[in-house]
Amino acid sequence: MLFYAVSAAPPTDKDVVARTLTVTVNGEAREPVSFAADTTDLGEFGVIEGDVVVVVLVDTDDAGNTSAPAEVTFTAADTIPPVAPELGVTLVREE
Ligand SMILES: [Ca+2]
Repeated sequence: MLFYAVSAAPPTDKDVVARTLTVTVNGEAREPVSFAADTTDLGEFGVIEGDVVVVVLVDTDDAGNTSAPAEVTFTAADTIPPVAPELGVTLVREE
């Protein structure tokens, strides 16, 4: 399982009252999650390597208007290398 963190800049407009994040995996939308307008840390989600992921964030203002969607699309891939191994080299004798 690969976990991704989602963040967003604060809304530009002062009348934004909510933001809604939708994660779609391989064409299937997960349950949208709503946040307060000033939320910039939008949490984490997990997917499997090779999944095609679309992350969409929409802001809503106090009149009910919705922004154009901010969208990021990618294929999940493990790009995190292993931690370097611990290596010990010790002087053992003199000849
Ligand atoms: Ca407005």
